[in-house]
Amino acid sequence: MRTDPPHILCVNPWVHDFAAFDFWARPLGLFTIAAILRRNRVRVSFVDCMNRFHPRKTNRVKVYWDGRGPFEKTRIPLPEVLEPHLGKDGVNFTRYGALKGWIEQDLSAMDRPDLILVTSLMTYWATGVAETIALLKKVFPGVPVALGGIYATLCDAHARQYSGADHVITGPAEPVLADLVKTCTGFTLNHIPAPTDLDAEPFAALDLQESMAYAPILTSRGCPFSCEYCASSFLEPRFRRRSPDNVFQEIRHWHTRFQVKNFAFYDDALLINPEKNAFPLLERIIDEKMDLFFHTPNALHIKEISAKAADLMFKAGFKTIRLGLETTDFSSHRHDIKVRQDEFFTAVENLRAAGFAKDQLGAYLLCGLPGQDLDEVEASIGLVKRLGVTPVLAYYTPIPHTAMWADAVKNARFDITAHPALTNNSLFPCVRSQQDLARISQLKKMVK
Ligand code: B12
Repeated sequence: MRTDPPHILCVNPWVHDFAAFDFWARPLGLFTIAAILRRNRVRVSFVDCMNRFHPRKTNRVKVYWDGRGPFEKTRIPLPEVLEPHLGKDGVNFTRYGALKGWIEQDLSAMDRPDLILVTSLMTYWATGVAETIALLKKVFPGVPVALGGIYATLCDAHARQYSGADHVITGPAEPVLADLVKTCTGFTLNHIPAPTDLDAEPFAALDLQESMAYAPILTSRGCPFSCEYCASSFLEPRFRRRSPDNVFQEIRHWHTRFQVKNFAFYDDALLINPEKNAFPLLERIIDEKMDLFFHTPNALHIKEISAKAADLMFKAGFKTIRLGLETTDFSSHRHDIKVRQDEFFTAVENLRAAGFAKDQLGAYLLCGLPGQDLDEVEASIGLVKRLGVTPVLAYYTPIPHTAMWADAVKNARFDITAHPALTNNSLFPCVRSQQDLARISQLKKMVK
């Protein structure tokens, strides 16, 4: 048994994609794990391949007023598995994030860790995860590497075979972290938050970052809905919430200690049951005159946007509102009966009456679903625009373990089960004809 605390390195891997931008994208799960480790006296290091503020960067860092901004980019060869579908040339396949040499130097300058924890986000970023792990293995041969997160959970068999990690862990870390650390380092973690009480989790260790342009905030885990295209209920089978007071304390913590002004809510269901959760939180933020900016990139449930909800969000400082509309073909009901036409109209009216401007309001419209009639998307864009809301196309990515996966596999132009990179939404895997692909390019122009 080991009593001196081990050194654990937490790593946010590179993103390989055709396009990427930091629109409030931080590895919140990894920061949560790091916070739990710190609470247990573990020595935690953090290497962020997606660090926009890397000290070796020589050109000016662009930070927009809302905290977002571009990543550094390096053109890389297309993964072999994509070549038959795109050809070798003329395709901008890119490694986003800090340059490889910078990360290699950072790792080489570091004390050898006892264990390395790598997180993962989008399934189709699998090659970025593998490249990161290959570098970790080169610099720290023999140190065990554990991979967890969304790709590891949704594509565990693939991750076991191709990521290069010694351990691939599915689902939330909290129930398995103590065992993993014990097995790999011999050290016992005595303080693991009970799964029944999210308030018992320490605040995510966002302060491990070089700079905090914004803070991601999660008031709940999971979602009470089960939409066909979404993996949320597989990733987090139980909908759990933090108390408004606990969330408020966290917002105040990042603001007063680290001068964070912009906060991005990561919730799948921020406004569900608002009287008990969102309203008390927003009222408190208003009462304390916090003067902060809030953003909801992960979309709000339209049904819940009453006049009171809209008013409180406006007064609390919400600046970016995204609505989870999906389609305005309200008769189709294919995704979930989450919203009716009159509910959408009322929500928009409430938001405009509260004071939100058109450019603050965006409605996500799903595009590229298996068998989708693109007339439906065009009609939705028109209707959303007429209501004074900005249409935002959300290109469909097929996700294993969702109800729509089987349909996606059947409808895809190629075998999307062969490699997660083939599910990248930039490829529109479920759009079958050249005509429809051309039509999507037109629709993209319509929303610009
Ligand atoms: C917040 C969020 C976003 C944010 C940013 C996320 C980010 N960090 O980059 C925003 C709103 C920007 C976003 C955007 C998109 N998202 Co999103 N997003 C989420 C969401 C709701 C929550 C993720 C999260 O932070 N969870 C909270 C933390 C605490 O959990 P966690 O990271 O999973 O970590 C836990 C475990 O995984 C585990 N763990 C994590 N790392 C490790 C490491 C080790 C070693 C171990 C042991 C364990 C472990 O323990 C952690 C603590 O319990 C998920 C759905 C969900 N409920 O998970 C979708 C989800 C990840 N998004 C999804 C999609 C489709 C998208 C978009 C493509 C949507 C679109 N069509 O435009 C875009 C594109 C993103 C991009 N290109 O950058 C899909 C994933 C698709 C895929 N193929 O992988 C999901 C699953 C939702 C869905 N539709 O099913 N998203």
